[in-house]
Amino acid sequence: MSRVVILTGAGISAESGLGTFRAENGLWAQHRVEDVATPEGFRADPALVHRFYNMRRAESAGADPNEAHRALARLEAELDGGVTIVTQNVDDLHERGGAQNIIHMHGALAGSLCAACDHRWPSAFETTPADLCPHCATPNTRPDIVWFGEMPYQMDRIFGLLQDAEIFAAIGTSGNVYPAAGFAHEARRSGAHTVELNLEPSMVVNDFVETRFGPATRTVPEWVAELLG
Ligand code: BV8
Repeated sequence: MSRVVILTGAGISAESGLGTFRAENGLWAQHRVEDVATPEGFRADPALVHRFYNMRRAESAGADPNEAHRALARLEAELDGGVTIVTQNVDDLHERGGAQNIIHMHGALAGSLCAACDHRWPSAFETTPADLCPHCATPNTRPDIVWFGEMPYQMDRIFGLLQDAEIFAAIGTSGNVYPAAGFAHEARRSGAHTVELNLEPSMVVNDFVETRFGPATRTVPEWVAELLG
């Protein structure tokens, strides 16, 4: 049970220099989603997909957590009643910013998964289709990332958190991708106060009773300071 449940998206890592998905020069402008973020794309060209995530891993390693990540870690450490961060991001900036109670609903660059036996292990910095699974020793290594058409992780736990939350906040997400985009509606239905902190209104801005627009490195520390009042 957490008093505050926070959904984050690529926008919280934007000021750390990591590309978002839907900006003009964003990740989906450079690569077709179908080619690099679907099981079909992986089957068709595993080397391309490994290269895409090797590039994301290198970018993530070269980035630093920003004031928004650090403010959420402060909130988690100091607020009575608990905070859970549900992130759509696959980078580790929340961890490196000091947060601990994190659910990576779309997986993480830090993990590898065997497409043959479901074994999971810490990912090498660079992976290739030839990498053998440490468990079944077959060359079926893939990133432990949730692609389009795949079930996000820990959904039952997330829906339980949404039902019990007093406050639900979404930070830096465009509200394009489900089921994450439906969380605000779910939380509000269960009586939570819903707040969107984003650069601009998201696709689901009407699901929020409160909105705060601006860069996350300004809006998130301000919001956290008020909550910790
Ligand atoms: C599933 C990992 C079912 C990969 C990702 C038709 C209608 C409704 C749904 C669907 C449909 N057709 C298909 C679907 C389902 C599909 C979906 O929603 N498609 C969309 C495109 C319509 N969803 C799925 O497939 C999901 N699975 O439904 O499974 C199922 C059921 C049973 C059994 C099996 C399966 C799985 C989706 C997960 C895909 N993986 N990520 C990777 O990272 O490479 S998605 C990826 O894009 C992210 O994880 C995130 O979820 C999503 C959106 O990204 P955002 O984080 O929001 O980033 P974006 O760039 O879009 O926005 C950034 C925002 O930040 C902007 O608003 C911007 O203004 C703001 N911003 C920018 N700078 C700043 C800022 N804010 C503050 N400060 C700043 N400085």
